[in-house]
Amino acid sequence: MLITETDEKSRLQWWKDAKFGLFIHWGLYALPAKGEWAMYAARTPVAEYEQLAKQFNPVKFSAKEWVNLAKTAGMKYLVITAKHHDGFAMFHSKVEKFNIVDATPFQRDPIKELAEECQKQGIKLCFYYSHVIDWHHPHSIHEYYNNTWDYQLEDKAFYRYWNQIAKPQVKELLTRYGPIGLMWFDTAGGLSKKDSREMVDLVHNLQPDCLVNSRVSHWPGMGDYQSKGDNEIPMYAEDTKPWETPMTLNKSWGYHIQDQDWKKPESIIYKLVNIVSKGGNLLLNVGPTAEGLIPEQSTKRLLEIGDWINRNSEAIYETDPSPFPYEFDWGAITVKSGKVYLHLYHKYCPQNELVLCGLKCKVAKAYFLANGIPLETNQSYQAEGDHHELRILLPSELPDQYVSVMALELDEQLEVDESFIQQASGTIKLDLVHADIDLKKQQATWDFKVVNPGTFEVVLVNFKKEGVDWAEDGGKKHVVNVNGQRLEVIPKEDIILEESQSCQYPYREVNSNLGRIKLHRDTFTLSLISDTVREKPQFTEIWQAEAVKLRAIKLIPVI
Ligand code: FHN
Repeated sequence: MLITETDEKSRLQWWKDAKFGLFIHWGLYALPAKGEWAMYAARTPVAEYEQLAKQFNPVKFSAKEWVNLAKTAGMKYLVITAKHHDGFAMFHSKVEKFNIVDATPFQRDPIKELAEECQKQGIKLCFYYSHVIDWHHPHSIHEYYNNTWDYQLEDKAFYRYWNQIAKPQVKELLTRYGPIGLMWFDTAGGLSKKDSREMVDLVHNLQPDCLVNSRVSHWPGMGDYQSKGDNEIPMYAEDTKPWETPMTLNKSWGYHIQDQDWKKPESIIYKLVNIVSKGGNLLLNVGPTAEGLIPEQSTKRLLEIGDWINRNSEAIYETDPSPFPYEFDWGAITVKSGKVYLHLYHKYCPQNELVLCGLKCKVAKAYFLANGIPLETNQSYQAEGDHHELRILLPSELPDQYVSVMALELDEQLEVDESFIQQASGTIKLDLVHADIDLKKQQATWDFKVVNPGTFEVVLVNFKKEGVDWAEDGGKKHVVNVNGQRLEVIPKEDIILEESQSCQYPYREVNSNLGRIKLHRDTFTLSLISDTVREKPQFTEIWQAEAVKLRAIKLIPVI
């Protein structure tokens, strides 16, 4: 089927407007309760794993309650694991008996029940399908993660799996459950370009409007939108394609009884806002129990988020990303025609006054969505340095919980200074994604403007993966050159942030002080040479394998 560019835009529109979806990892693995990789981790033989099906009887499952929870949380679509890597179909498959209707005492088809409820409650139903990894089937072959304890790799005939299971089951999913919003494929390592294309075409031929995520293939450019790595939040405008971050509420996808490391509701709201402000979607995961219940800790968080979204929905759904090329210290921005929304993170927001630099158009009115009370504003322009400032007086108490959203109604067309300028705190943030990269020299270069001169601490921002040895992967020589000043440093882990706007498990944000520089009022070029300088990622690195990811340079004024 040929999909034109115009078709593509309108096919994607519902999803781009939706911003927020529910991911559900549910399967037999809820019984051992150690996450969805339990079978692989314990090298459980197929015959033994199949016994789990006989005990799987999730009688407390209620499609109505799950869909209602998603809806109350403000989610517009739901992606459920129709089959995960363990090969167990959570729907009534006719091509494989290892499925929830034929192999369990439950005998119900939860996918059918969810399809009916989603229709009723107006949520788009979508499927996760592990199309390459299948530890149950003797012939599935992945680049790395195969069941080699029951089967010999050399005996595997991939197309027997592909033609008898993967394609027929995808066909079942797309022909039996009504219109499907999207197919969320995963872990395509080793799948050829031709087979990837075949899977994309199969979906589009059966349901032309059904979207396909980029994880259908490791070959770049496939799929309708970009799935980021697990829990990965890109920097501003890193992706040219529409994108989505799949995110956990604790550290696990499938139900894991020992993982009680739950993210705070405020952190989840910060992440949601941050993602939407950069033009992405958040797909937030729950891992229901073997009884069919969504864990209480997850439900509690979803309800809190829903409550917040309810008050601030106009600043989330159907919005456009921030026009500024950097993150703000105090929160994030989304926009809509004639309006700019400032999402103030209570934890980081200044007191008394918020100053936004670089907004060129006139603001007619400012108020918080939570109470609508007009706020006093003052806009100014300094010709020297071509600097625009909007000052907004803040009430002594912010009106919402965790994040208060301020609407700015514009008198004119939205126009901003898109260069790297100083934020009100005096900080200048240079994101790697916006640098000019010279890979041969391992050099990143930025131009930026200084309006308030002085001495600046040059701070390197990296995301470091859990368990990584800094000395080995981050602590190599870095050279910074700016306005005739040179810093040559082996960075240290000076600050490891507890909470970061874009960084989360399995990474931590590390800030390293590289030294001080002096800058007068002018425009400058800064270059950084480091072996961690990379090009923009070309396609998703789903495992987020890099030990240390260089993200930005910050110039922080020394008071
Ligand atoms: O291996 C899977 C994992 O179990 C989980 O489903 C996540 C969700 O994005 N995807 C894979 C790893 O990236």
